[in-house]
Amino acid sequence: MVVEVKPEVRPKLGMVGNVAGATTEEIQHLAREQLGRDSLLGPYTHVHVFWLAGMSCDGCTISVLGAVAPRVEDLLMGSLPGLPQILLHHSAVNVESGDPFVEPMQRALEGTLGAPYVIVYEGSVPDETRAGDGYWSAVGEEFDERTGQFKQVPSSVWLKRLAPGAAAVIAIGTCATWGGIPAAYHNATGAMSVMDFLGRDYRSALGLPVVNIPGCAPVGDNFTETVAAVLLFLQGLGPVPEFDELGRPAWLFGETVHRQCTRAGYYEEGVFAEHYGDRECLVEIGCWGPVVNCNITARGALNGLGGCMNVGGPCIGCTMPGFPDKFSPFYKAPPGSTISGTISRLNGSFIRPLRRITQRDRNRETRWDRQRAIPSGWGAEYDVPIIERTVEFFYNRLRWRGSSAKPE
Ligand code: FSX
Repeated sequence: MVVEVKPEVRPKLGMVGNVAGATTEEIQHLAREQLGRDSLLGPYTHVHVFWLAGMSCDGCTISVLGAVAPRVEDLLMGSLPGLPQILLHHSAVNVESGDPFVEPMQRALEGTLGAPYVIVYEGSVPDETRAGDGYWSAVGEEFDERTGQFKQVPSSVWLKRLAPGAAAVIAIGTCATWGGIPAAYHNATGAMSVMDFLGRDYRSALGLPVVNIPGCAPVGDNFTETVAAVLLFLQGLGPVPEFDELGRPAWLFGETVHRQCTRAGYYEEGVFAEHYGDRECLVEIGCWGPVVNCNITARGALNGLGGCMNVGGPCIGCTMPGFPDKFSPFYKAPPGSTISGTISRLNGSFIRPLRRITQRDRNRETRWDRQRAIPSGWGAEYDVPIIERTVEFFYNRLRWRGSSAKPE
């Protein structure tokens, strides 16, 4: 049964349960005034951020809430020098709901916001034409003249409306940057990335194409750091942040997982993990790190800690445009690793014994060598095979060659 509701008689429910009695924006304004933290270094005291959610698991939100460099709290309080305060409109964080939540987006469309705004989009953009009378993901409601009912507004509609006037559109997480899991083979929603949805000609009001910060879930610090860089640019205090050909912050995604991996040394010596929990290189149990652009091995997942390979998880390529289909099935050695692994094993079988000899020598004090004895409480015996002593003799001759300094 269709119940007709006139727009003007619709009850205002948006502040129900909001014990603060104010919107998050009002609370943030108050905090800024009371703390006297207006940025004196740029033209903007504050910038609105509209966080829209498409097809996602909310993991991006959770990651960002845990960021430490910089922290979300500092961005929201405007306490970082030069940066404007961020007025965040986020359905999982704000205290208001319903119409009061949607109202700032309307102001942005009308041009009465009084400050620039940035769109952050989490999750992939579904094809709402496939949703029939329903919707895949939406924010707020609008009166539909056609049906005489209020109808949910798809977040993709908000994205389309708000993107042209935004200072920047930032796609966070692999779902938003490349489509991700919701766009995998056989999906029903026709999900796609934000940049595919907005098209190749899209540019923000500042002239930026979509900024992409991938990861499923992304490293929270990668996001907050990029936002800070974009805001510094907006304030006229920083250069245009450098992005790569896929719209990723170039300084964060320029290296592969493997190059920064704590296990890369094992690969170089041709030693591979056979079981989960082994400490060696994970390539042969399904790690794609040598070809994946991601900084999680260097930065960790949260506050410098964790991160897939650091805690024993093979890289499944979650930051890459081909994820997940081109990295499936997960936890199976990539075919290319047969060639590189064999070469690495051959190299390692030669290099490892030589390094062991050098290492054993460096593990002895020169005094022990002179006395040919180890006066140690640990009971180690001085036992250097003649072959090792010979190798070391020539190695040390080479080491000192060309140097004016000499051993005694
Ligand atoms: Fe996607 Fe965000 Fe993967 Fe989740 O919400 S990037 S499903 S871990 O985190 O959009």
